[in-house]
Amino acid sequence: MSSVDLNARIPNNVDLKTDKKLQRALEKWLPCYQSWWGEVGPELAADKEVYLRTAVAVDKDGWAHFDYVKMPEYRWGILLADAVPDRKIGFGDHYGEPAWQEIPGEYRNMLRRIIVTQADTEPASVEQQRLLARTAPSLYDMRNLFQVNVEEGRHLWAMVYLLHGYFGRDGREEAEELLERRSGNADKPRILGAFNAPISDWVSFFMFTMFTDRDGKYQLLSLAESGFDPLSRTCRFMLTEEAHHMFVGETGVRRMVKRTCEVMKEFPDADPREHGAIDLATLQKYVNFWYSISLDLFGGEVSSNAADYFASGIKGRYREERQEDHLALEGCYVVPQLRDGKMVDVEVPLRNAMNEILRDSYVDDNQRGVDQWNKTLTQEGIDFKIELPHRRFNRQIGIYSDAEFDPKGNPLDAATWASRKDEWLPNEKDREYIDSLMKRVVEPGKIASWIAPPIRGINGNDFDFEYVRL
Ligand code: BYC
Ligand code: FE
Ligand code: FE
Repeated sequence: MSSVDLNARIPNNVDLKTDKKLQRALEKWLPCYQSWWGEVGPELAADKEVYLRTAVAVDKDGWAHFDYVKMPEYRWGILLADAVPDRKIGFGDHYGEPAWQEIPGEYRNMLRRIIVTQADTEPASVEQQRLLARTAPSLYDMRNLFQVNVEEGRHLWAMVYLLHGYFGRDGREEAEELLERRSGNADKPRILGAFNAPISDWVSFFMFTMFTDRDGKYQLLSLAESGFDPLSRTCRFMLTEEAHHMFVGETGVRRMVKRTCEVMKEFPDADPREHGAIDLATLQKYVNFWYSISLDLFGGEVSSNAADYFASGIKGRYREERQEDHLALEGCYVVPQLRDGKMVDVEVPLRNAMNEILRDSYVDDNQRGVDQWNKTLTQEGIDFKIELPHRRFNRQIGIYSDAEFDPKGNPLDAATWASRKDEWLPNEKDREYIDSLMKRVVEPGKIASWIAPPIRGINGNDFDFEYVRL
């Protein structure tokens, strides 16, 4: 088991003190990171103590330490999962060769691009969530927001370590630019679409942590397969933290569903909005929006980039070890495409379909979560099912982006889409209503009208624990 140097200025298990040049470079980046955090990180709580977990080791049990910390003093560390001895590349043209400890020259640009893209999402999400503490529905939720924020900050550190450690000067430049782009900024936006969408209310926050953080899970899983071993080890440890982010989203939505059911049972003839709850139709629209924008994050269905990443051993499939054929040179993947108004099956060489194959696993995983929400609806005796819209619905990236589709995946003409999209996606009135609910509740044990309390609190504490000392 590697040991973590917790007293270093930058806590790490990569023996930073023996590489003075890298250590200096990262220590120079540290104040830039801190001022970025101060400028666009979570508002409101800089001087408040928050009950947070900090990664202090990389073994499965006992990797996290819980205590009160002020967020600017959080110990953002560089932690890589332990090396697998004699690890071999598990797929692509280099299948069976020893994993790389340094970057192969011919793949340098590709790798840098993928690491920068991954890195860019982490600070983006912190920026997107910046103002949410203002309207937290409970102290418990406020704490979870901050937990997610500090860990996304750590994920940025994880990627910046790779950029500084393995890419020299251009890596350092990329690391600087990561602190210069801004979510939603027209001149210097974040790289991927979903990371420029505002998250100005908590319904969006829960949908984002359910659907968008889950893209993170699948991208990290496929990068954990990478032949570039430091990237693989970094991603493996990031996945440990990711589980809680998706837990926040999945249970957050489930708690909203539960609250709505309670109100519907108490006032069967009223609109839940009259009693400060979120009607299920509106929740469904937020699902439609955040799910579809997150599907875009997997890239095009047919992608030569994805084929190159796979061929070169940079980015594999989800759980590559479960596959029988690790070369993927034979066989096809069928992707339905719109031709003259009809869906037609088109065969795509397997390597070019890697984005779609990963998206398949992601879709299934989301369905499992949605089934949990529907279980709550059944338990509460409410006759409604939340559904994931079809993957063709509302897409901005890929082969379905130049046509319109309804939530069942049927093609639509532009006029029908324009006249009906307000039924499927949050419209101005829906957003106004959601905004009107966003009021801060911070008394320990109290909660806003539109969401049920969690079944249990964090780290064995109760819901009414003082998670943030305001
Ligand atoms: N928005 O061949 P294509 C997370 C671009 S989330 C804008 O179809 P490719 C987190 C693409 O760059 C996980 N542009 O796609 C979650 C390309 O541009 P060029 C983040 C997009 O390259 C919550 C063009 O379209 N990690 O960690 O196969 C909170 C055609 O590209 C988008 C990663 O993404 C988009 N949605 O795949 C915090 C992993 N999609 O070449 C954190 C690293 C595509 O024409 N990234 N484009 O200029 C990748 O593996 C790939 O870059 C992608 C795209 C899967 C994203
Ligand atoms: Fe992350
Ligand atoms: Fe995350």
